[in-house]
Amino acid sequence: MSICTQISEALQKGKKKDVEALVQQALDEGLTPKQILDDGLLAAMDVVGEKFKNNEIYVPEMLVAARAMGAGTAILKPHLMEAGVQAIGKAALGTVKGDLHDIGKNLVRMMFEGKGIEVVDLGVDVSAEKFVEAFENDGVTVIACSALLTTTMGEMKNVVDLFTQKGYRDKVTIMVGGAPITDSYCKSIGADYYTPDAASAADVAKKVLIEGKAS
Ligand code: B1M
Repeated sequence: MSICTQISEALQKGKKKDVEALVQQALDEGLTPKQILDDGLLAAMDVVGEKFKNNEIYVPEMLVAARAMGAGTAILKPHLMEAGVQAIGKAALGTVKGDLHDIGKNLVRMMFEGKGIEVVDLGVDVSAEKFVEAFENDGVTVIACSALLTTTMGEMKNVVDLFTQKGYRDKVTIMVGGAPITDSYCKSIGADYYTPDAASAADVAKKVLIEGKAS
């Protein structure tokens, strides 16, 4: 069995210590952090999600899997950072109001920081008002919203609308992502960029901070 399959199986069972040891072993064996993330950790979360959908597991099992995922990504974190990165700008990041999923958001944070973007992490269950306050008080110019539920993705439109109402819309770049989000949804709510994963979100944010947003 490949090491990524072993990581995936340990994660699906919520075996945090095994996940930590196997991720370290995979790094020692020369696998890239991206391989470990994609083929081990993220692959496992897909299986967990599928089993939950089919009522084969329930919320407690998802929670222990999430904890094991956090432990695995913590080991990968230093390896996902680019060496000697310079600070290039500031972003506010959060999972939108009503939504408590934070694994994808935390990955986005890791990738942003790896590109030299300072992150004001607003956490989960973040209202549109909190995103606006981060702009007013912390000087962020990128607003990054994550949503995992079809019932909460609508909150992203509230974020865009509140920035517009306050007259700040042209001063920020609003990025959206998360499993139910698509490019057409992004366009329909008037956000600036949709990206399907954390790494491409960081690439886009870096480009925007260096070159400005495409008009
Ligand atoms: Co939840 N959950 N959950 N859950 N959960 C999903 C999302 C679900 C798809 C499972 C399923 O039914 N198959 C389903 C949503 C269905 C829907 O709306 N269509 C679901 C549900 C229903 C629920 C509850 C309602 C269950 C209940 O209570 N009955 C409940 C809601 C709680 C709430 O938020 N109010 C709930 C609770 C939970 C737990 C707390 C138990 C736990 C979360 C723990 C945590 O986050 N700390 C949990 C988990 C673990 C999942 C699954 C299994 C895994 C999510 C995950 O972390 N994936 C998930 C099924 C699945 O996704 N396969 C599921 C890994 C993560 C890295 O992926 O966050 O998508 P993701 O991030 C990706 C991309 O989306 C992207 O980058 C990452 C990859 O690089 N991305 C961005 C994310 N944000 C981005 C922002 C960007 C750009 C890219 O730019 C700004």
